Amino acid sequence: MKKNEFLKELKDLQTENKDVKELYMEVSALAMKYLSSQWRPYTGRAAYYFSIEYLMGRMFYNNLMELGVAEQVKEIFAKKGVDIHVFEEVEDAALGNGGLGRLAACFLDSAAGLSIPLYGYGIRYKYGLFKQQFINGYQVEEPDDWLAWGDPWSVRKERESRVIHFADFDVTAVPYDMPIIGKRINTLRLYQAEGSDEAAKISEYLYPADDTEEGKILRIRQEYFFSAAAIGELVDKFVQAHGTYFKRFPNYHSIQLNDTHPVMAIAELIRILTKEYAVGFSDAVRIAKRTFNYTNHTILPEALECWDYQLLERILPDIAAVFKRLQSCAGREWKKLGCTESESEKMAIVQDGRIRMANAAVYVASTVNGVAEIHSDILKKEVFAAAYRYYPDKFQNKTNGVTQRRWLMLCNSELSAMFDRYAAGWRSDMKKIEMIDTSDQVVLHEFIAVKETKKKELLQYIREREGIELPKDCMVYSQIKRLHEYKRQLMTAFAILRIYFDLKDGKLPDFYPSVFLFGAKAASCYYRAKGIIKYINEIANLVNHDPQTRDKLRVVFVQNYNVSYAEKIVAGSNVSLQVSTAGLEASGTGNMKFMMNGAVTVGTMDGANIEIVEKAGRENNYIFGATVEELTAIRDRYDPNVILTKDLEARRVVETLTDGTFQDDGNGYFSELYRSLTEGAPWHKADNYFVLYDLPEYVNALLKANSEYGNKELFSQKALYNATHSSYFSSDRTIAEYAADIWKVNEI
Ligand code: 26V
Repeated sequence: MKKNEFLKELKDLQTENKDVKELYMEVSALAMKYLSSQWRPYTGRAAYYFSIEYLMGRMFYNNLMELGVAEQVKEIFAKKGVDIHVFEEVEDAALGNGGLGRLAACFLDSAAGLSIPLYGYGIRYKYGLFKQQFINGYQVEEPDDWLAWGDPWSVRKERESRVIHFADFDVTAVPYDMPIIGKRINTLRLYQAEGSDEAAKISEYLYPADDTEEGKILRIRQEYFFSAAAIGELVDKFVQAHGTYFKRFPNYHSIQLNDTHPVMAIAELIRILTKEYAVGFSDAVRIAKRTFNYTNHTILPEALECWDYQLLERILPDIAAVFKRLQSCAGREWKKLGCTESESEKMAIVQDGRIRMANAAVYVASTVNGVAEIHSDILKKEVFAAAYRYYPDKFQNKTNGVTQRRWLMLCNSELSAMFDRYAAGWRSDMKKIEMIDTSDQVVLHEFIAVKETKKKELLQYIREREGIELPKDCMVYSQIKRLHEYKRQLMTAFAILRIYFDLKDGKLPDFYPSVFLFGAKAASCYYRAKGIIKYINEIANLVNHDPQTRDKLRVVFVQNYNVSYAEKIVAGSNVSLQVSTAGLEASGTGNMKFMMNGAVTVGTMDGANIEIVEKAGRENNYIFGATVEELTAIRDRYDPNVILTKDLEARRVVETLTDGTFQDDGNGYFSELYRSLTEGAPWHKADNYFVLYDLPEYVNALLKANSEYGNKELFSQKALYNATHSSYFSSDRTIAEYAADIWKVNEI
């Protein structure tokens, strides 16, 4: 189908008496027809991305944009009396929790845009990340029935189904293919589990709680299910095309393991080669070593996966056996290399009855990478120090990026149009925006106007979604990310309270009216994260209703934060809050989205924040807080109670957790948070994320940004400088690096 045929069919489309869903299905189906002629099978060398999460967001507008028909579709619909915005009702495809899943989506977009053959593999969950609501300030979760909207962007490939064997039952993996549109069309293949009720459970929920044995088994099944389906397919296709000379398998395949969740793929490849094709074990390992690459996304110990050997053996005996043999094989290699006992222990794959997935990945992978410079350094110096000593050449850094197509062109057409005026050609070569003179008054005032427009849209959106009216002229600070203690939303809550008390005490006469926006979902079993949400909602309730402060300070925790909400927030905010404890945020990618849209960062020297201020200037951002080195130096002797005795203002805010200022209805959330800061818990020391340590500097940084905002030109120049120096954080740059340094695949 040609473009004009597509547009003609669209013009002929009957829209009367059709609801949004029907229109959505029909237009999407038409677009799929249009793109199908360009969506061809590919048999050359390619890279494969294995990920248990893909946070694609809303596909409709993005796909029309990528097909180059967005404007025409908008006009054709307008003539029919249909506002293109009606499709905002369509729910996001939220098959992911946060950064790791959204990164996978950005990477696929960039590879297609750069014409790099990159194929995604994952799970087609029936229910995505839960929908969130607040009732009386508490998070309430509901299943995300995203398929109720239909799935017009996928094609079921029943004939390519494959059977996956577990010791107790078989499962059919049915592929659903989604086009990833750019200069070339790649494919995201998501497998759905079918066959029996038990089988179907495997692809029912994203991240089912794994704190019970049953939960753990289900999680193992999920990991093996999609890894085995993908590996089975790649091996079969290879055999069909090239025969069984498997030494050539890595010539055609470079597989990127997105964290450890797909590490079962390593064992499955070795299992197939040795059991089904009689390849010797060490040859199979050699082939695997040339095929796989591993990206680590977190150094938090609780997120480094370990599986109980006996549990795995019960449901996947052959896979468990492969891990065991891999351990012997590695053990011999380490002896030869002269590793000490303690080094071998640190690198061990199977030890004390547990399989350490990250160690398996590091041993087998050709390359191991972190996702920002500081993170890659920590991997080398700490998490995988022993492996780094013996295999230094494996280790690389690939600083994350985000796709400017969704995170700038789609969500901020106004700023994109401005860039068109001052940096022609930037859409294909983003570096060009660096040439924009941010001190030029005409440019600056256009930028100020764009920010005002986007903020107005954001406030309007919040009014519709949350029913909250916010002051028109305000500065917007936003913290949007998964809820986790290390990300320190609680520290922002304390900072807001400090500002609130100071405003009431008349200590901040020149404070520019400000809105603090939060967006976050708390994992359903994460007690403290839920307590923090309730606490912030209580603060919002107090602050927003206080006649003494309500014109100056507002707090909103938006409900059901997701990719589509993020698109509005990053475009309309002035300040991006990136305040994790130094050393703990692997990279962050929200920080990059805000930067691209012309927000300044108030943040710590952590993750990609460090590279952001390297590119955009420390003087154009508000950096505060302890560095990794500082924290290492004080860690052993840090006692937050010393701060609480000396700093009365800190004490005043922290005590709101227990002094009755706020109510958690006897649920114990707030007192438990208080104890986590002052006493610690059996598994951690008091205030192990250094909230009280960094709080005073944080408040100062927020206030400094606030006072500079009063000088619109000064502040906006800083913000614009950030936007025009963000091209390094395009995932096009990241993907070009993966393609050149890891996958060795070229543009085709
Ligand atoms: C997941 C969970 C899930 C349940 C609660 C505890 C917990 C703790 C950590 C994680 C991390 C999962 C991995 C992840 O999403 N990492 C993020 O990856 C992004 C893309 O590389 C990166 O920008 C973020 O800094 C990193 O946190």
